[in-house]
Amino acid sequence: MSAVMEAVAKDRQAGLDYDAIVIGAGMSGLYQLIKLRQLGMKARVFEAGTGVGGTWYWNRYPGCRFDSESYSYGYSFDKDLLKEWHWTEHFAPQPETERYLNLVADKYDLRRDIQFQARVKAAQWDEKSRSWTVALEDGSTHKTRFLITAIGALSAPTMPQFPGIADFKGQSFHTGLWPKEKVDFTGKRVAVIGTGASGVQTIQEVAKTAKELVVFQRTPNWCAPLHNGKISAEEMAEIRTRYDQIFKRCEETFSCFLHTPDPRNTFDVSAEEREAFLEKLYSEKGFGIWVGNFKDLLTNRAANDEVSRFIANKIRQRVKNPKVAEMLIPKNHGFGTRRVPLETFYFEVYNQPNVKLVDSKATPIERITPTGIKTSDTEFEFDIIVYATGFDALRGAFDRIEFEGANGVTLKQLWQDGATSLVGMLQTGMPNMFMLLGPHTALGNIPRSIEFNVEWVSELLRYVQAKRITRVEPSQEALEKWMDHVMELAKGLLSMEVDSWMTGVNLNVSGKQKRIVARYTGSAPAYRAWANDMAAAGYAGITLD
Ligand code: N01
Repeated sequence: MSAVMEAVAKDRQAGLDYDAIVIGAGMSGLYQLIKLRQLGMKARVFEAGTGVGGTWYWNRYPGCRFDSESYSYGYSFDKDLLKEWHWTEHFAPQPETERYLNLVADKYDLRRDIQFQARVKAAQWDEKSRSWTVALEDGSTHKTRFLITAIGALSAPTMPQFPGIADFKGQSFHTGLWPKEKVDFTGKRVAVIGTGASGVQTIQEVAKTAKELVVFQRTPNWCAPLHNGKISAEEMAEIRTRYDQIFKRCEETFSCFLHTPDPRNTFDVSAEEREAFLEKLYSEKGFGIWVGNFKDLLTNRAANDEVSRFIANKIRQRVKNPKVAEMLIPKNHGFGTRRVPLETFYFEVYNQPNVKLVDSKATPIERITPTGIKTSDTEFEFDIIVYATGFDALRGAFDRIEFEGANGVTLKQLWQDGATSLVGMLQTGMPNMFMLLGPHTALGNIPRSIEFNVEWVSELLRYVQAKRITRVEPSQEALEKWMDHVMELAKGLLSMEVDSWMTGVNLNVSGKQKRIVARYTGSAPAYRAWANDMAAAGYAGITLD
């Protein structure tokens, strides 16, 4: 028997139900389950939904789709799957991604180890048995040596605190909790509250059929064209021949996209050259205009003003009513300092006679009434209200679960002054717990980050199993060194001067009104190097017992 299998057999004798429990069956959870099986570990996944997919299971709102090129988004670890799967659009719509993740679940027969409709309520560490007891909402408990959270970074939807929400007699939906049944907007009076990436995608789609669409915008966002298109069989065949190159490129770029900052500064080039470069970016697919722009876009105020001016003019050209155009141009933050929603004729929607834009800062929503929405100056009637009001990002999904670690100290207590981590995956005081996409991990093109996180955690598990280690906890010193690095990186970034989920602000959640360094803002290669160096040094900074 191999050392790994021996260690696993020993754990089973110790009365554990599982070697590892994974919370969540999204992209992270599915891949983690595959890896745990490869390690010969007995694993269970608990998933709150009725199907796999995570983000792509819950966010089924109209128009929901990738902002990363489809072929840079799928899993890279399975060459046969890459040969077999056909992305039909450069930026695939949600139903296609959900189908893709279901195919993965089928191919690897993952569902037999996933319990659906199983929401985890709490998890408690027991020092004596060196195990976690995971409690589900149905009252059942499950004991495991290792606990892996695969609960997503944008997965805890938040609702506004308006009075009267429950009294509304029509239909209402949050984009992040969209029903499986088709919602028909044809001939309906519809409100959309929120103009982030979810709102923008929803608005574009709803405007096509609604009798009347009123958009309630509190803060306009800088949006840029997606330039989506179909992928023919021939083009897909050609893309397949380039998969190695595509994934290599993603591994090298700043945030794992196909795009990466231009090596020039904004004012290194003449005004004509600059304009031509911005025009080119504006006419190209995907995030190039944001993450492939001049390298000082997000650090130099004058450079940022220049690009903001360019995009503002585009909005003015595309929106016929100058007053509405001005309402759609952000005034309190520069281009790219919040997440840039990518759009398809979003601005043109406001030229349609059935669409109205309301400035929710000038005329705030006072309450939801049984028949609609009352603002400070108007009472609107609606059949459907869509809440595109975002998520309690990054740590919200953690806050929904009561994690109690070593010495009875909870994760909430450990994070009372802000979430911390070691390389986004470990937390002192939470032994044997690994976070996939935890706070301060590198985000960017998410599946690339997920694959790295899952593989790093899996290698650590292989190491500890082989060495018969039963307790893994990062030292406070290593965690603080990493957090100092994270704080240092954020200095001087223009995005740190702006409220958004990326700076930890959510006005709908108490205690989350102040800006913090909520993200890792360095490059993905630098992030991976830090984590890999720790591993290469025998997991330096982690106490293995
Ligand atoms: O959420 P958001 P999202 N009254 O927080 C408004 C990813 N994503 O779901 O800006 C009135 O960005 C709020 O206003 P304000 C992506 O990373 C990816 O849209 O706070 N308005 C804002 O306009 C994205 O960044 C994809 O003033 C209220 C909106 O609601 C992240 O998810 C697609 C309000 C929330 O915007 C989150 O995007 C979709 C209130 N009380 C999402 N409360 C793709 O890959 C909130 N708002 C394509």
